[in-house]
Amino acid sequence: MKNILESKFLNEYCATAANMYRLGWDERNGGNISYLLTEEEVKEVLDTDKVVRLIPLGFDAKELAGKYFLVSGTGKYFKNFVGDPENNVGVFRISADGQNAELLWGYADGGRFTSELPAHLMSHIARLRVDPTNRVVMHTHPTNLLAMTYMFDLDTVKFTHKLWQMNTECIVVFPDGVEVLPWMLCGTNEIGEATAEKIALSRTVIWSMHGIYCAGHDLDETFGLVETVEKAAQIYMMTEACGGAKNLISDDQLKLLAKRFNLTYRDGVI
Ligand code: 2HA
Ligand code: ZN
Repeated sequence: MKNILESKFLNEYCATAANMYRLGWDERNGGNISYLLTEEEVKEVLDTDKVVRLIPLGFDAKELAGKYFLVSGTGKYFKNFVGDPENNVGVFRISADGQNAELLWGYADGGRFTSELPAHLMSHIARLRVDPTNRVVMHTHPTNLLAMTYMFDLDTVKFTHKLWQMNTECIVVFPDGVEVLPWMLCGTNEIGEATAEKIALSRTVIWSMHGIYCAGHDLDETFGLVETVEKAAQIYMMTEACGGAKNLISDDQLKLLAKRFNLTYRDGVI
């Protein structure tokens, strides 16, 4: 059996977390990532009959029964994943009854998955229903996006429109727009349910005054989605700080982009 520390999925996961930390999005224990693994990937590096520990989920995840996930640990710092993955992240399978995580590897210091697991798993369920190839849910605290939620209307259509105007590539990268949730108490099943409901409509959900949830097919693509939204928010904040934008990408120009890239874009924005 291959050593899990040499597996592509674990190394890519830790490298992604390191990148996010480097960009200043994941202060202290901020942020969490869940990565749906294939059974083949897991069997290459772990004995799937050896359950180390059962950890109750606290909600019903039956729709994901038998699926494997790599998930960051609660209270763990993104900056430490590369040097010490075994104490900071874990690989588990959802039990047949959907009530427990069957830990196969990781959380070695007795830890457990992120407190945001309800939002992650409920989001996986919601995305898999609309896109069976979805594998990643990423939560992080991008600085400029957070700042923008203090400055701008917390409205899905207005927020999407403003971000699309802030960089030519935006409508191409997230034609489904962004969904905006009001401030809610994090770590609860309620915010999980609200996030899942929104992430079914758009791969990007903004948690006002807290951060972002993005879903995607792989780590790079999901990271790239966060990065693109954050960059647009940065340009918004920079131009606001300089007295407001003098020039804007018009709705007609956005429509030209949509035509050029053959986009199916969110209704009601332009
Ligand atoms: O895990 O980001 O939302 C730390 C957080 C909670
Ligand atoms: Zn958070």
